Parts: sequence; structure tokens; C-alpha cells
Amino acid sequence: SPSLPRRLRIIGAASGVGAQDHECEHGPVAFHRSQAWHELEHHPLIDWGETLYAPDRPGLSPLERIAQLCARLADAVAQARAAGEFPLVLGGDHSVAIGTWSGVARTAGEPLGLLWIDAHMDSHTPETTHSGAIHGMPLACLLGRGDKRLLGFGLPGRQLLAAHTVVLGPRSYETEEAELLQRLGVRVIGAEEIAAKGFAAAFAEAVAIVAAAPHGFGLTLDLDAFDPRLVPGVGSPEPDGLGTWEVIEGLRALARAPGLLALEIVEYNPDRDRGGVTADLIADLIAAVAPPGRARG
Ligand code: 5AB
Ligand code: MN
Ligand code: MN
Ligand code: MN
Repeated sequence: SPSLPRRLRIIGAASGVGAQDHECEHGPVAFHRSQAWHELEHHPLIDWGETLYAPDRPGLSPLERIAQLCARLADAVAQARAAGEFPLVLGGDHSVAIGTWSGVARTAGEPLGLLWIDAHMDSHTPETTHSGAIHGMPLACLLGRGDKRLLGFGLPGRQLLAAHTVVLGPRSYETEEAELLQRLGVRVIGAEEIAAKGFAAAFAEAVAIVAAAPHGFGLTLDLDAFDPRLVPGVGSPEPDGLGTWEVIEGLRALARAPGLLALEIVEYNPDRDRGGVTADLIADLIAAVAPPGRARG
């Protein structure tokens, strides 16, 4: 039977300290002020819940600031789900994924499947990172590998089932993170494989793996997965990348999957946007998963 329309609750997660430059910190507030959001905010089943910030107390390291934000984000996501709503987290750098999926896994009570769409693999540990940037580590954390201060917001141990986790779209990564994912049994469908079989086939294959997770699954979408000529407002642009229409179509289909538990859109950098095209895309992505029966305008 079709899943009931669920209210969609947007939770802003304004993290910037997970990246080398902190510009993604302004992403949620910039989107909230954008014309694109203004056109969406009257949707009867979409609400802006709250925007969470990393604490700014002196003496806190970036890791400690991210840990505190992720603890609060996990609670906010869990509360939305407990209220019967569908959480949509808008970042912020990708370190916030640790909080989002910990909160979802906690409410599901079991590790989840996750589709990770990204130009990168985000699977470094403190031992392997070249940059030290924590937004390059969240997938490893969710699989139970990383600094223990970033592991405790959901289930004890891992939040994800490696066999039901897929990284779709990577085209810039270091060998250590590729090796970790391979060792754990995570399916990686890289840019070359997508070019060879086409996005629709690659996406369908990815969804089949994550949607087979027994306790539900999620989607995290790093905006740098898209081609930066189409989507310039991202934290770490990489040349080439996905088209926008194919991903929007994919999300429309995914939104009907009964096991989909939450959605996350991250790495929006308004300082690099051009004429609001990236904000427009975010609104289109949100509309693609929003329940139907919309009265817009
Ligand atoms: B993003 C890099 N692998 O570890 C590193 O944008 C890039 O969340 C990480 O995908 C990119 O710093 C993190 C070089
Ligand atoms: Mn509304
Ligand atoms: Mn990422
Ligand atoms: Mn990325």
C-alpha cells in the first residue's frame, strides 16, 4: 500500500568547521532567506523546524564543536520522527551526517541502509586523513570507524549496515578511504561506472541495495556530486559530475519507497552560488520528495 503523506520537517544544520573554509556554515540561513524557499514555504506539508549551530565557546576544537552539534541534531531528527514527520536535514558541511543518521538509526533501533551521493567518499579516519577535515570522515564514523567522540549519538557501535550502504558518484578520493570501504564491503559506484552504464541504471542498482536493508534506509546528497557548471554553490567543487534532472527524477521515484526514513542535503555554500541557481536546485530537490497534494503560491 502507498505510504501515507508525511509532513516534511526541514532541520538546518549550520556546520562549517568540518571543512577547511567555513563557508557552508551560512548555507541553511542563506537558503531560508532565498526566493526559492519563499516559493516553497507555503506548501501545506513542509515546515522549517529549526536551524542548529555548532557552539562557539572558546577552547573548543572543531571536533568538539561538531560533536556537540551532532548530538543536538541527532535529538532533533529523532524528535521529528517520533512526531511522525519526515526529517530533511539541510547542511552545512557533511560532518552533520554523523548526527542525522545517528538520530535516524536510534529511532529505527537497528543499523540502516544509506545511499551516499557525493563527488568524494568521506571515509577517512583520523589516522588516514590527509587534510584533517572532518567532513571527509562522516561515512567512516557511521560505519563505526573514527574518533570515539563522534560515535556516540545513536546506536552503540555502527549506525549503518555496510552491505546496504552505497557510495554513488565519487570522482575524487584517496586510496585509504577506498580501501576502507572495500574492506567493509560497501558498494562504490564511481563516476566512470556511471558514465559507462548511465545514471538511471547506476541509481537503480544503488537503490536496490540500500532499500533491501531490513530496517529502512536514507539518502544523503552532497551537492558537489553535481557538475559545478550547473551547481556552483558547493563547498568542495570538483570538475564534471551529475546532471540535475536525472537526480531529481531519481528522488521522485525514491520518495515513494516505503523504507525511506530521512533525507539530507549538504555542502551548500551560498558564497559560491551564482544567481541563486544552487538554492533553486535545493528547492527542486525538496519538492521532489515532498508529499503530493500541494497548494503552491
Ligand atoms: B565532502 C578530501 N578527501 O579528506 C579530504 O565535501 C575531501 O563532504 C573531502 O565530500 C570532501 O579532505 C568532503 C580531500
Ligand atoms: Mn508550511
Ligand atoms: Mn561529502
Ligand atoms: Mn563531497
